[in-house]
Amino acid sequence: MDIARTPSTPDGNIEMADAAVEPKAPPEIRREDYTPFAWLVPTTRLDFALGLEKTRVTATLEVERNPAADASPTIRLNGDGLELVSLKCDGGDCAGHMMDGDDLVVTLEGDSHTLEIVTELDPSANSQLMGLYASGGMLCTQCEAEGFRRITFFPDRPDVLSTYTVTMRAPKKDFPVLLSNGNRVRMDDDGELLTAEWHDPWPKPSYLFALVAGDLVARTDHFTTMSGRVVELNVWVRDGDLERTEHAMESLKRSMKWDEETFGREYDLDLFNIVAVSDFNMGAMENKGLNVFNTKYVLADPETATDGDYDGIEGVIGHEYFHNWSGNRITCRDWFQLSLKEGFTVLRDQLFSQDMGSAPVKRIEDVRVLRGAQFPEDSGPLAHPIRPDSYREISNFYTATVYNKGAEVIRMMKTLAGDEAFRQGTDTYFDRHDGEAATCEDFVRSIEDGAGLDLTQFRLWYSQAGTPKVSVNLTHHGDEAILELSQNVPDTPGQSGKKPMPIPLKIALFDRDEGTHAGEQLIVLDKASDTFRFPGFATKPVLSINRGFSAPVSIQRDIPSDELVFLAATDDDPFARYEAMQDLMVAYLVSASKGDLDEESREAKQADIVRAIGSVIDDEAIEDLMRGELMSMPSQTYIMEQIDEADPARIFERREELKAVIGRKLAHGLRQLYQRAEKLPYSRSAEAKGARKLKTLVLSYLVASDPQGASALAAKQYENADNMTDRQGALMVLTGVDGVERTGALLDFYNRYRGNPLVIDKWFSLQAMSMHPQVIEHVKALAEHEDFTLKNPNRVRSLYMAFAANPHGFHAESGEGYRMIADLILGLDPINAQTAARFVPALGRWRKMEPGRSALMREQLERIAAAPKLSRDTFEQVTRSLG
Ligand code: B3K
Ligand code: ZN
Repeated sequence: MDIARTPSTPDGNIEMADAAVEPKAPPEIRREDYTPFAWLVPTTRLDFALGLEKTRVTATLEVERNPAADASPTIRLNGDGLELVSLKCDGGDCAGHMMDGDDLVVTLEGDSHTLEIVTELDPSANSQLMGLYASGGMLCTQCEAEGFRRITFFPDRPDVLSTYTVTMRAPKKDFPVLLSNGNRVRMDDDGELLTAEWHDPWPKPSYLFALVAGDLVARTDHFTTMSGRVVELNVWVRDGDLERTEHAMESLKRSMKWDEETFGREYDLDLFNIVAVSDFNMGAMENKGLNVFNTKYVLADPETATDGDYDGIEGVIGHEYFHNWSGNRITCRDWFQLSLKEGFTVLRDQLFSQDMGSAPVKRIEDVRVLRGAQFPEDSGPLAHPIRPDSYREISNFYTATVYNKGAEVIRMMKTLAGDEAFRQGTDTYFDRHDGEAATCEDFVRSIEDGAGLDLTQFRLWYSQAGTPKVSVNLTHHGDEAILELSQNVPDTPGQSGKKPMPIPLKIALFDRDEGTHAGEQLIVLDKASDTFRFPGFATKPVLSINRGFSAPVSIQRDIPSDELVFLAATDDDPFARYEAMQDLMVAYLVSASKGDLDEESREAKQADIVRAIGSVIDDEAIEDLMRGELMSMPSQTYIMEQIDEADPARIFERREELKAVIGRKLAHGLRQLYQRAEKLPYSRSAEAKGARKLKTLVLSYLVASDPQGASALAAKQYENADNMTDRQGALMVLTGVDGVERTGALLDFYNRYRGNPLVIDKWFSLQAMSMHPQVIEHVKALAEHEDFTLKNPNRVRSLYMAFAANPHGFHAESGEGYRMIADLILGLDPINAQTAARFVPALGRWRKMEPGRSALMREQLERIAAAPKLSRDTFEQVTRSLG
């Protein structure tokens, strides 16, 4: 299907492309242009005659004029590459109809009508994986955001809610299982042909429609809701994968219970189905009653899934389940409101995972993701507010900003309100807007009313992009500690001269000698600058600020190393303790990479870091999972973000050197830690997970100082491993070192897991992430490997996302890494535009790099922009990135 098309406006009115825009530019859709749709669609009947190569869809829509909208003589039904087979109005000919680009516009005179639309599709040819597509012999759908229009002509916008009844007919031998949203109301089997009818009693927008047809088996279980209803739960997979679904099912049951206890939300159907598919553009999709998942977020056993995989599954299962209320029962009025469901649901899944495991470690992981993915977005050419003002292709706005910063913004509301009042706020939201397509403004007003807050100024967090910088200066006079704070919200594309935002900061002032503080306080910086005075301090205290990462800001302060060492050893807020360790290392690596330090101060600062890590190793009160966080080095990407005109090679050198110093100076303590960790048998307890995390972390330090010795230890860990965390960790260390152990382990890993695509993905990733000097040649060879294909997004990401995130390979001085990613984008764009466009931001960081690399990156962006035919997705990302 051709994805270049004439666009429609969000209000559904006909509007041709703006004449001022060059011909190939798709138009900009603007939030301020929203108008309600002129028609309601109370019921939708869909009849599918299913086949892999030919599927016929008959859609019967009851339509009525929307009394809340301006009357229109026509109804616009969105299509995308569809062929209209037939159209009937009230059983006969329509008064008139025309194609406007890909959309079907039908003239309707009266107040209510029945439209019958027949389309025909070839799911096997749908490589975009949007709409109805074939994956490994089964059929499945992905409709968010605008995939339903690739199935039938429909007002494909989230504010048109309809009640769906779906009939599926398919050959039984190929498709013995037929699923759709809601409840199954009928099943006929004539021996050859299977007919199933499904009815979903909850009105929903088209993006939540789903069907699955295939040869699948299920793990079945039950959950009894808080009002005593028994819900049947199924996790559907291919035969042979059933044994790897237990964790997914347990995660689902835990999610259902948690949402009842924490947000008072009960499930609302008698059936909940999850289906795992191996070709999927993202993690999973929250279709009503029929969640479709990437196999990566369903299948796990200790032999094939790491601890990170297990956590990911729990988080994503929770996320999609929580959408049943935050997304499905209350959906979005238009796609500009995406953070209404995504930001809130990410917060809900984060809180869930915090409650299921170690809360401080989860918080640290979430902040790491925010800083690693969202901060760069906010400081680059693709910066946008959590509620964007315009887009050309909405798929490009499923971003870390909308999701993760969106979650942080709602988390700040929770911090400001307190837990109880926040719950009153969310109750108000769910009660007030149940069954509606709502806006971010509706959410904020509900929290204001329910929690009793004034969020007038806080709303700026929805409209202003950019990570605020908060400058901190603490002084001491008489018996007073004086804290001067100021904020600056940087200019971003299309936005300058921003207003001060309310920034909630949790702080504590430590008595240096006692190592204690008189209690955490919440202060709110809501002006450009402000001064806070704290009496009762005979000497200058040590400031712990933004504890728990209470605000998604960047703290700028000159803090002496010894105060960071103090906080790293003493702070009772685990996040602040982690932060002090990170600050200590970041400060050193930034100045060392810029060449600002002479030999002597370099050594002195390295010694501070070694001492701080040494005390973390020795501190018996710390749990190992947390110890692993405290000992982790900041990523190279994060360090690069702190430097203008960054030179990745220099940062890499300094970082490796620091690792080697730590490995050498602390070799004894690290080896002891390893030996202790090694003794713990495999289990999924926090203690055993912590031990596994430490083993690989220790190896990564030791390998920097003693490649030979550490390789032998890693090879032993690889061979003796009885779980994927240990085996993958060891292989990761080995792939960075040239030697026989590397070749042997890689070969063994491939042969051992040959039939398991998710594990073979790891094999591709590990090599692409490697610090090996020949990583570029390795990635080129892997792209030619018989198991590599551009058709499977997991495989593409496993090789190229890993490579684009590998500063060592991607930023090779020759520019070869940039060329490889540009080649990939151009090759993938016609096959899977959504996935191709996701690679553009890596090249979009060109302004941050030193002049040589900056020019090479830009050159590749220009090469992509010059391609004769680009998808709307890639076109938008490339033009915005060029600025
Ligand atoms: N809502 C889906 C994301 C759909 C992305 C479409 N490009 C999954 C999620 O966030 O839960
Ligand atoms: Zn989501």
